[in-house]
Amino acid sequence: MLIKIKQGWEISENFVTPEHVFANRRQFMQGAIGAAIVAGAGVGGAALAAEPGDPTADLYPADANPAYGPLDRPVTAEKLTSTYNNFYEFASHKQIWQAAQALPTRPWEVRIDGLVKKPQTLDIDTLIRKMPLEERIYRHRCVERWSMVVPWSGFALAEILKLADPEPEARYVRMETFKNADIAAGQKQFWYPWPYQEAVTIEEAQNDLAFLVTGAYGKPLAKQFGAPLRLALPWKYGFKSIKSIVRFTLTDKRPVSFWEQINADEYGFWANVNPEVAHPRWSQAVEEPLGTRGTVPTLLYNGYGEQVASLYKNMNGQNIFM
Ligand SMILES: Nc1nc2c(c(=O)[nH]1)N[C@H]1C(S)=C(S)[C@@H](COP(=O)(O)O)O[C@H]1N2
Ligand SMILES: [Mo]
Repeated sequence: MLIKIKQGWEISENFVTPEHVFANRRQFMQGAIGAAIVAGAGVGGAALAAEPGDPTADLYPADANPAYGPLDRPVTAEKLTSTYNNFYEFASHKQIWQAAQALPTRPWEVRIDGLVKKPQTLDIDTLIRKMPLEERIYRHRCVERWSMVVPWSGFALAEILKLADPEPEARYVRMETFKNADIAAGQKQFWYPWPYQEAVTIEEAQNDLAFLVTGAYGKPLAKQFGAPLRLALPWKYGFKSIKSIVRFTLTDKRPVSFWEQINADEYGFWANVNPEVAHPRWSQAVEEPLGTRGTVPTLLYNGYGEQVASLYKNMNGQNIFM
C-alpha cells in the first residue's frame, strides 16, 4: 500500500509533548511574546483583541459568580493562554492562534436535535442573549500535564437541555465542532475522525459545573479558545472541553469521542482527573501551570470532587479516570 495510515500510537506521540521540549518551547515562546510587545506589534495586540464588532461585546464583562473563584492559585496570564492552545483543526501543535483567526464566527448557527421534544437551530447571538451570562474562574488540566486557570464567561450547559426539552430516553449529550478543511487546515489530516466530537451523560450535563463558554478575560471569546461557543468541564481532562460547537445531539447510545476513536486505551469516555491513575505513558501526579517552570500536585477531580464525585457512585468496573 502506498498510502501511509498513521497508527494510533504515532498520533498520540504527537499529542503529548515531552516535558523538556515543552519547557524549552515555552521559554522560547515567552521570549517571542516579550519581543513582540516591546516592538508594539504581533502576538500581544492580535491575540488579545476581541472579535472586532462582536455583536455581543456589550454583555462583557459578565458578573462574577462568587461560587467559582477566586481559586487556590492565580489566574494564568491571558498572553500565555491565548498563544498556547490545543485546537487540532488548525494544527497538531500549540502555536495555532494566528491560523485560528481565519475561522468565521459570524454568522454561526447551533443545532440542537436528537431525542428532544423541541429540536431547533439557533443563531449564536440569539442564543447568547437568551442566556444568563456569568463569569467563573476554573482550573483546566490537560491530559498532557500542563494546566491553567481562566476566567471564562458563559452559562450552564443545563440551559441548552432546558431549551430543547429532552425525551425521557435521552441519556447522553453529544457535541460536535464545525467541519471546514478550507479554513481549518488540520482537517486535511484525513487520519483524524473529523469533526471533533465529545459527549457527556445527561447527569454530567446537568451538573452546575458543566459550563458553556462564550467569553474569557471579560471579553467575547477569542477564536483560538474555541469561539463562539466552547465547553468547560473542569473536573475532566481538557480534551473533553470541545471548542467551536455547532451541534448538540441528545441520544440514548454512548457516543465515541474524537480521541477515544483514535486511542481508547489512552483517552477514554470518562476522563475524570485523578493524580493516582497514570496515563499509560506518563504519571498524572503533578501538573505544570502555564507560565511557571515548576509543578504542583494534581487534585482528584481537579479539585471539584465535592460537586461531582457523586455522579460516579456505583460505577464499578468502569474506568472513570481514563
Ligand atoms: N474542537 C476541538 N476542541 C478541543 C481541542 C481540539 O483540538 N479541537 N483540544 C482539546 C484539548 S486537548 C484541550 S487541553 C483544550 C485546550 O483549550 P485551550 O486551547 O483553550 O487551552 O481544548 C480541547 N478542545
Ligand atoms: Mo488537552
